[in-house]
Amino acid sequence: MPLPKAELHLHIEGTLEPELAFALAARGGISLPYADADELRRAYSFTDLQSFLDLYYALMAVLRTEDDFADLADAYLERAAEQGVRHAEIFFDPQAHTARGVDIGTVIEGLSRALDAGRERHGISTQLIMCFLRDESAQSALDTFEAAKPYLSRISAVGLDSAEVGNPPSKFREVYERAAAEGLRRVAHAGEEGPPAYIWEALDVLGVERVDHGLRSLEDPELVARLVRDRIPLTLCPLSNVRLRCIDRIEDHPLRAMLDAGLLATVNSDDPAYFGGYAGDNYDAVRAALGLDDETLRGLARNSFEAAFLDGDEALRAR
Ligand code: ES4
Ligand code: ZN
Repeated sequence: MPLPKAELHLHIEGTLEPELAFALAARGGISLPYADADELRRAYSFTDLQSFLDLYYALMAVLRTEDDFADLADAYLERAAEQGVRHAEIFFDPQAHTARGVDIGTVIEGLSRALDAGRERHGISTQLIMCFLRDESAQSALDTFEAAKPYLSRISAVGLDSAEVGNPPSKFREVYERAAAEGLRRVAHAGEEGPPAYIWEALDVLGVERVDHGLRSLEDPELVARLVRDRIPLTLCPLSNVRLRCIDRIEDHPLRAMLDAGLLATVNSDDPAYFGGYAGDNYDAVRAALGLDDETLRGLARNSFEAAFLDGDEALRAR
């Protein structure tokens, strides 16, 4: 039995396995510039975040209908259940779809249908986190937030993702203020490729209560002190960090040093179809590479429930 855990850093579009991409393409009459799923999988080789994002956005062409989004989410939940995931807080990128002419309602209704069924079918509770693409304009984020207004009851938080360097959190101050005013929780990717200053901005300008990645936190001792003091969780994604060359080898991952520093670190999968593993695979990878013992692994799972946006009763039920 895999350790029960919460998945807190998971892009639903990043769960698109090559086989499903081809199946959805066939159903939608879309042609992909790859001979077959094997050839596509061989293209999953990246030099940095941008090289991944280019393929990630291109493949989204196969996601057009409510059924496509529902099938994507259902396939994810099936894999997640096998890996001990009991609760998942799932990112989606509405602008990557609306830019292609797909209505935001199609995205949210399709995902929600599968996620609602997932509680029954797979025993997994879920929430949706709507992310803004930080390499798009602040106005585009505001427009997206307004378009999502009819669906806010289905969304628990807002997030910020895509190309980090050159797109600091402060660019999105206004849309985060609006989200907070609507009672949404706030997270943001920060310190994946970008500097610790971006993590400070996510905290102080956007008011995030959880930092996605935060990989570079240890570079700034004052930042570490702040994160420890306020028990701000970090949603780390070890296999992602290696595949996107944020670190050279998994043995170099700062997870153990972060735990030793008192940080509330969690282990997650990011874009598992692209980076070679789902949540449990990421736990296995750091256990093997960093020599973590069972108590440390259990501590990471405990951290995942503490860092989740669950109230006390929900957290007990999820575990
Ligand atoms: C992402 Cl790994 C990563 N970083 C930033 N934005 C993303 N969107 C999907 N995966
Ligand atoms: Zn991410």
